[in-house]
Amino acid sequence: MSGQEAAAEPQDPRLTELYKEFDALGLIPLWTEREDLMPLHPKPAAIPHRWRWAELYATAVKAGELVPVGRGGERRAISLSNPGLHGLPHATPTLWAAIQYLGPNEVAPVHRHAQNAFRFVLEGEGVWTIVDGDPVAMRRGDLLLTPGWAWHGHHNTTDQPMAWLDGLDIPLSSALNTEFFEFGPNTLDDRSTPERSKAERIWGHPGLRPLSGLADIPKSPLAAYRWEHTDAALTGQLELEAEGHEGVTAHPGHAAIRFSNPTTGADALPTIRTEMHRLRAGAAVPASREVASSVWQVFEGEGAFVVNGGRIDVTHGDLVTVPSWAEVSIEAGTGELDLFRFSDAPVIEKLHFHTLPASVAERTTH
Ligand code: 1HN
Repeated sequence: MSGQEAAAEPQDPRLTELYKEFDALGLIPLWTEREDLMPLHPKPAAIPHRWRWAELYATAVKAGELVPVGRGGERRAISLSNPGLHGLPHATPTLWAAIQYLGPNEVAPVHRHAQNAFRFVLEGEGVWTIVDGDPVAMRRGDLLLTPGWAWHGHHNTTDQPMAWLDGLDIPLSSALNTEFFEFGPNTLDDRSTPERSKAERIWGHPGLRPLSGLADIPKSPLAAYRWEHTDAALTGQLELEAEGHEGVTAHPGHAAIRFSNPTTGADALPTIRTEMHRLRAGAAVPASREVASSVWQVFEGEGAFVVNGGRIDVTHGDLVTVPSWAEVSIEAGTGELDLFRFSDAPVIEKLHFHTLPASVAERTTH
């Protein structure tokens, strides 16, 4: 039965009265909304979309000239607003992504919030982020974590600006109403610039767990995942594959790693999956779809995403959103393609929304 059809035809006046009553009582009958409430597969409002890094960076530079950073606004961060999400500052329904720009010698004040955050550094160095009192250097290719409720502020120690990618679970936190925020001190007293953070000195040794840290910690205690390690891990996979070993890469010519929590082996952040991918020149990631939404950023190289049949060419720094259940394949150009990706997959997996029978998993979106 369709309520709309019923409404269009001359109908029993008692039914007209009933719909008025529903409305007055704040009720909506399922039969008029079934397709929205129970679609056959995810029909995301978010759309596949690309933001050019060159354009983001150029606007960030202008913001750097015109907008001071300090207490109140807190961060000179410019968020990616997915065109399908009605003007919200959300890249996907669950993920927030932004370019953050810190000018020469600028300071972003200390605060903390319940939302989990990371920074991924496309280029540059010279900023230290101080996480729960631990100064952490930010350099090209590094992934830096700011788990929920950790105090954090940033300071640029150089006379050059620096920009990076911020990712947070703000939209998820907002949907669940789990947001808390607290301002820290107005001044950043610790301007020290150690090469290695305390977190790395304790946790940053492959496969070695300190006996002082045998209890699992739900948010990774390792504040920094350094490019030198990520790069070596990806290089190792591709080298072994070239030597004829099987099962060492994600797909032929496609090396990939997940940033993980050294105490549990789970995702580095409880709500956000973070990964690095490397495709050999000319290699491709075959088409697949996933019950999770992602944001990808090109770290190095050029290539293309094909999302739901639409081709999106990408180059250095470009960001692409891939909505839940969109079919995506990726092609490297004439050189190697390095890609950073983050997604809401840990949340989906914890809630077991990803376990579907194959017959359902074959349904298409377009
Ligand atoms: C935040 O604290 C940072 O610490 C970046 O750099 C972006 C977006 C919304 C709310 C807090 C940061 C943020 C943010």
